[in-house]
Amino acid sequence: EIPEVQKAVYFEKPAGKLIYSDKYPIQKPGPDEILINIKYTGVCHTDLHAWKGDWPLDTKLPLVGGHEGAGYVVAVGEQVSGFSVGDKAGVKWLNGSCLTCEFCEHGHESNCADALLSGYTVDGSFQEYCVAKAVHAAKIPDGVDLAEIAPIMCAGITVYKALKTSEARPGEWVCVTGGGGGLGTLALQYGKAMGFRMIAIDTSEEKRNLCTELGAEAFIDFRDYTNDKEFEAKLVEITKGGPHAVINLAVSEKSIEQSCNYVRTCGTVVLVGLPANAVAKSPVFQHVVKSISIKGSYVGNRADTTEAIDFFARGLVKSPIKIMGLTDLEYVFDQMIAGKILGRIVLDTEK
Ligand code: 8ID
Ligand code: ZN
Repeated sequence: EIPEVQKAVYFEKPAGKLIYSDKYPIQKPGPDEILINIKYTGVCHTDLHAWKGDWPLDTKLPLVGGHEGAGYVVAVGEQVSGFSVGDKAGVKWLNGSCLTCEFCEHGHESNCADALLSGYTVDGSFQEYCVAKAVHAAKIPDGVDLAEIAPIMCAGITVYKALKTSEARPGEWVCVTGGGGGLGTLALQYGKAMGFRMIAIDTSEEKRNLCTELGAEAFIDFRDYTNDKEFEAKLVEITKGGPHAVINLAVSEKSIEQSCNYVRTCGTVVLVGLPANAVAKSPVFQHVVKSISIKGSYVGNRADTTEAIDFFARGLVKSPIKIMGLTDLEYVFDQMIAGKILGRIVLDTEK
């Protein structure tokens, strides 16, 4: 029995009040959609950007945010194949794409101009029942914990894809900026599992301990350095020439600029974090003479999703989560703004 109304958190205008309701209407799935009873949802920094209105792309309003949902299928549209009622399923940032444009054809589904974005252009997972296009919804295998797999739906897929995009090879150094955050703590583990030597940049002793526990061979607290040159020299020293790749997850424009300086000759800077109004600055002479690459990486396609989930299901990656309730979202955003979250916070949609 699917109820008519449910618990949800939403806002009516950018940076407006976060409204908790237990009477939010439940959407009916269309013919190509499934309805998922979300049990747990991660809170990604993207949800904070969406609420603040940080990016040059408008959200739907009013908006139920969230795009790291995990739960059970409770209804399927008549054209749906691949999902049945009772299956475990996940809601991802990429809720749907056209599947017919040149980008979708080549598996660049996240780059589709008509993509539907969960918790941004369509209502997302900060509610008990969420609609997703069946072709893009994630298949969640048996034997995994729904709260723990929730962050894989965005953070896991995204960092796994970004590590592939870096084209680093086993044994090479990969630096993760924002290593102690939601994406960072997963990036360190995926990277280690893929055979890379991981180095993390973030701040605080708790994050240092967590990053080290998760496989970082070195941790640099960026707050220990007031001088950019010394900071960059430290990275070059530890890695004997600079990391072969840098995955930029920190919500910091400056951190991107620094990475273009300390990346190894012929190395790759991957842009993932999306600080508001940021520009990636790289001095052209050095960029050319060192022949570095700067690449953007945006979530992942369906194959990346399957692979990222497989790493998790095999126990190669653990989710460093803390569980709270939907009613705590405002508190979670405050903690995120203050940079105080270790790993990921996951919300129980019944609370
Ligand atoms: O597909 C994509 N490209 C994608 C997918 C998902 C998320 C992009 N994102 C973006 C988010 O929108 C956000 O901009 O990645 C960024 C990181 O998301 P997150 O991991 O969910 O954020 P977090 O948990 O708040 O972690 C950020 C970490 O960065 C550290 C903070 O201390 C925190 O641990 N940090 C900051 I802020 N400035 C730093 C700096 N200068 C820094 N670490 C190192 N150096
Ligand atoms: Zn996300």
